[in-house]
Amino acid sequence: FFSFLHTRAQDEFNYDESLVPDYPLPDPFVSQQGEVVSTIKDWEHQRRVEILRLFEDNVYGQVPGSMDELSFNLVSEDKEAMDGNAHLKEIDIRVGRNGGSISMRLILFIPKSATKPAPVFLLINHRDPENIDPTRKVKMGFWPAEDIVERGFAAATFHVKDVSDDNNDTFKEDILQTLYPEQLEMKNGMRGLGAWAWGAMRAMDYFETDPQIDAKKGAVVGHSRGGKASLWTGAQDTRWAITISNNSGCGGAALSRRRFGETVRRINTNFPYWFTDNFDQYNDQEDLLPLDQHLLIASIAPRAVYVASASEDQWADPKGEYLSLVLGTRVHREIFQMNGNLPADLPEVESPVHLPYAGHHIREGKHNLTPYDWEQYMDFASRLYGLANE
Ligand code: GTR
Repeated sequence: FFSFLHTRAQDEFNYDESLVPDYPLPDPFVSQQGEVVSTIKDWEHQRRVEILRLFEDNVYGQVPGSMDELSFNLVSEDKEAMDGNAHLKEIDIRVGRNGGSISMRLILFIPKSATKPAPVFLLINHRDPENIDPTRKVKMGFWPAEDIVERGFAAATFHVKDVSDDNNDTFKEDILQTLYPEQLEMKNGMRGLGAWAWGAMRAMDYFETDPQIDAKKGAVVGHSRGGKASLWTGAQDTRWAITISNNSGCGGAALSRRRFGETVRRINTNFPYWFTDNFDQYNDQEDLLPLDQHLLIASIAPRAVYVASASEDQWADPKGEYLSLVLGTRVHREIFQMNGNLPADLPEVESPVHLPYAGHHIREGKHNLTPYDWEQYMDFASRLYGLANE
């Protein structure tokens, strides 16, 4: 009996749909005060603001914007990259505050075929830096930059270690200790995922200054932990036209209350440095959350949101990710009156659904970001932007 109790918290997880509990969800259209929200004005100025504050206080922590210095330094460029198909720029984004400063390296390939400013995909990379090799000696499916450029998009990326290392022992060393040390003292202070979102926002700061980039056509993409960060980015920062979550699972697109696959306790135990301290209160108490992840998706409205899963990635709960997309995009449909419906039931594997404001697919296979996923994201963006390359 005691060993059962012990393993329950540590190791048990559920993959059985019939054991998913009943879970009433917070209503996107009812404010914390119980007021009904039905207009764009009330959504934007009241309910969305309140929801973002709830995510800040309970899940991801604050994302401070204060800076004394923000500068962009082109450290290297190659106008004949990718066999002459791309213009490569490597930019150091330097941010200073209170006497300290940090630098984040942005890698950017711009298609040479572009006759006007190019739409851009930004990948938040948390994996091996080889995935984003600017020399292109190593080319990996995780960031198929040649394919992205070939379809007329700029391909941009940065590595999370420049802003906050993906490591419980060292995550404080970059922006947290150097720029925002006060955050470390707060129960709702910034931690790893918030820092990565902050990094994506600094990349957008740069795009807005580059005449070769159409910053109004920016898509932020992340896989898994990176997908949690990309949703947190797109929810707060309205400059992104498209927010893409690839297999983001628990703390990302998946509904926490389903407790399917990875749970709040599990993720807080294994990755305590990703979330703000207050998130621990919801270990085994998901029903006490004043939000669920559908509201994060709702905060992106009216901008487009794409959620993708993988058939063998049950740990990330593909069904919970999809339900969250369906429920969160009620705001697109019911507040912003956008056209088209998502199917009520989870779509079949490799049958992408692309609406003007939402996209979804389940790729066959394991937890990963692959060229198949990228193809779908590019199809979606091409259609949204009315590009000829679909
Ligand atoms: C898993 C973790 C997930 C997810 C993933 C990843 O082990 O449980 O929350 O973030 O790693 O980033 O690949």
